[in-house]
Amino acid sequence: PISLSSSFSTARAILVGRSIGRRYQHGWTPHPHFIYSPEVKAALEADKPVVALESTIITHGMPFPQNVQTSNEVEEIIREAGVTPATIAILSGKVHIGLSSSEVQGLGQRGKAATKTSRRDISLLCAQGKDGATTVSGTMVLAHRAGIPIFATGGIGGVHREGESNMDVSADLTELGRTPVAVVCAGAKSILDIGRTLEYLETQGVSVVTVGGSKDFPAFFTRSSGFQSPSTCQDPEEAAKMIMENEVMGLGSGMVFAVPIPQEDEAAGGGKVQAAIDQALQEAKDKGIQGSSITPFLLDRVTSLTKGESLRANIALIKNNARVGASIALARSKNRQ
Ligand code: PSU
Ligand code: MN
Repeated sequence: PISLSSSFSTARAILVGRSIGRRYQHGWTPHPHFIYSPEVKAALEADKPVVALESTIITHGMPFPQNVQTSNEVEEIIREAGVTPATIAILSGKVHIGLSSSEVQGLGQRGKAATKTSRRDISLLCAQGKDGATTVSGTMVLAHRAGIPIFATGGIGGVHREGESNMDVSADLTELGRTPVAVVCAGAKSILDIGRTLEYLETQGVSVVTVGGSKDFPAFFTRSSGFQSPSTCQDPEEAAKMIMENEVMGLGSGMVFAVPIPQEDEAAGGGKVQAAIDQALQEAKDKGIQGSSITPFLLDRVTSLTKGESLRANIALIKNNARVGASIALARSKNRQ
């Protein structure tokens, strides 16, 4: 006699087998409008694991030259794990999946002169032949269309402070609701309203998972935000299984895998960072800074008020997320064999 649970897993195995079979049968097809770096194209053609990376973090998230150096080091960490990094940006109106080191250097030097590119900006920049550095939302859109389901970064955008009246809710959150890409990050910075950010992610149907056993949702510079994650997983293997269920089910929504900053790097930041965030928030209010400039303004002020200490923590956690993202991508590949 067939038990209910075994018939469920048989049905699921058929479903998984079919969808993987279909993918293998047709192979990966490059997007006709995208330019893939040779390294990324080879990996996708061979069905090898790839991790997407954003470029706003380079132009608007860190100062030059640390931005370029961090980007190079993060890519190297991913390669050392046996995974291919794909940094995504728009250059002269073309979507690039995987950048050369001179392209990263160019973006890093331009900094905020490059357009911070969320979903709404993509078609416009392409039509006008301009350059754009993609945010979490912009990178998710393009990674998904390029065939890359896993993306590592520092922190996601969220509901801003007083978001309930100014309606400043990052496009990252709605993108997570509509695009099946898993974003590996260190949570959301306390420049944001983290409680409302978690509420909004639930509204959007986004799975939010803290990796490593802690129940706390991390707040970027600190391992805990004071809010609990709606769910947890032990390790990259379990995260990969969750991603595969999301794929098999065809839910079409994104996932957040929140990795707390390593203990030693949290200690380095200290209470100074929170004081700097509070001061930066007050300055933004006094100056009336709004819209897409507020996040870069706050990031800059926090970096300079802590005299680079927050930047060191920032860089450390991005590298850690890259390591975890690569492990998740590897585990997903193994499970698909
Ligand atoms: N948070 C950071 N570093 C960053 C960003 C956020 O700690 O670089 C960037 C990311 O690209 C993110 C974007 O997607 O800011 C969110 O901007 P906004 O709040 O305007 O949606
Ligand atoms: Mn905004």
